[in-house]
Amino acid sequence: MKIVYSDRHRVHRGEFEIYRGELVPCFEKPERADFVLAALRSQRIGPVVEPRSFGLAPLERVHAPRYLRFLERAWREWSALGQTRDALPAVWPIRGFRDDVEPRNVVAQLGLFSFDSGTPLTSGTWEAACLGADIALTAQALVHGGERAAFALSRPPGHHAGPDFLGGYCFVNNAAVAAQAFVDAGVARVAVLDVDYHHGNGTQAIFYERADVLFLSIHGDPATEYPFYLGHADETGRGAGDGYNGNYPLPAGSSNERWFEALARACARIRGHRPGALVVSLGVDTYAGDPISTFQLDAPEYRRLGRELAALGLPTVFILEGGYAVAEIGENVAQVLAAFDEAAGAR
Ligand code: OKP
Ligand code: ZN
Repeated sequence: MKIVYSDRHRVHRGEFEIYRGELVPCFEKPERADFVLAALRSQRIGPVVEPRSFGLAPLERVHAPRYLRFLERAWREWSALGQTRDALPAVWPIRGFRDDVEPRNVVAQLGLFSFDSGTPLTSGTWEAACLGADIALTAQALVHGGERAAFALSRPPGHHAGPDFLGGYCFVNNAAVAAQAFVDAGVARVAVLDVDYHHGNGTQAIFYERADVLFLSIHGDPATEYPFYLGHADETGRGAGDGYNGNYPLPAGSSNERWFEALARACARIRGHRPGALVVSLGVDTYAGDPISTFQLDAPEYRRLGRELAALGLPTVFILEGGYAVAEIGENVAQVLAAFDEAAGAR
C-alpha cells in the first residue's frame, strides 16, 4: 500500500512533558517516524508519496474554529510573554468555571483548550499538526480514489484531540479528519477502529452524537490507564449517535487472547454497520516492550491484526497514533501493514 509521508513533521519537537510532578523528556519524538519509515522501506512496503495541501476547511469540519485559531496563534502569543521553552498549560476551567468566555491571556487559553500537561506546544506545532491532517487527507483521497488501503505516516498523533481541545500529544485529530472526508465525499457510513493502547477520547467526542461514523476503541481500562476520564464500556453514544460508539476497555496487563476477543467483537460490529470505508487509528503502544503501556502484543500478533483487518474487506486508511518503544515501533507497524497487504492480495 502507499505510504503518505513528509519529513516536515520534524518541526514539532517537544522537549519536556510533566509526568508525575517532574519534567521528563517527551516520549513522542520525531525519531518515531524515522524508525517507521525505515522499517517500511526495508520490508518493501510502499511507495512513499508526499502529501497534498487541503487547507483548513477539512479541519473545521471536526474542530471548532475558535480552537483552530488558538492553535494557529498560541506559539506567537506564548513567545510574546518572553517564554523560550515549550508552552505547557498549568490551569484549567473544570466544573463550575466558565468555558464560554475566551480569556485574553494565552496561559488561560492553553488551559481552556487542553486536558493535560503532557502535551507541549512548540514553535512548529501548528505547522506539523496541519501537515498531519494533510497526510491523513492524502491517504483518504488515495483510498477514495480506488486504492484498497493507504498508510498516513504522521506525527504528532491525533486521537486524543477533541472538537476543541488538545492533549495526549495530540492537536488535530487526523483520524476524525479522514473519516469526515469520507462522509463529505458521499460515503454514507464510515467506521473508525482505534487499536492504540489509550482510549481515543477525542475521536469519540467528535462523533458521539452521530450515527454515520461508528467509533470503536480497544484500550487499557480508564479506571487505571490514561486518559482516565473516558473510555468505559457504558459509553454507547448519545441522541442520533446512540448505539454508534463502542468501547472495549481491558484491564492493564491483559493477555493477547483477551485483546483478540475484543478485536473479534469490534470487527463484528463493523460488519454490522456495513461501512463504505474504515479508518484505523493504528497505535502500536500495545507492544509488549512499550515503556508507558501494559499489553503484550508482539510481531505475530501484529501480523494477525493486519490479517483480521484485511478480512473486513473494506477500503482502509491506516493512521499512525502512539507507540513509544521507539526502536521497535517501525517493525510493529510494518508487520500490520505487510500482513494486511498479503491478505488483501497486494503482495
Ligand atoms: C498518546 B497516545 C506517560 C504518561 C501518559 C500521556 C500518554 C499519551 C498517549 N509518561 N502521558 O494515545 O499514544
Ligand atoms: Zn497511545
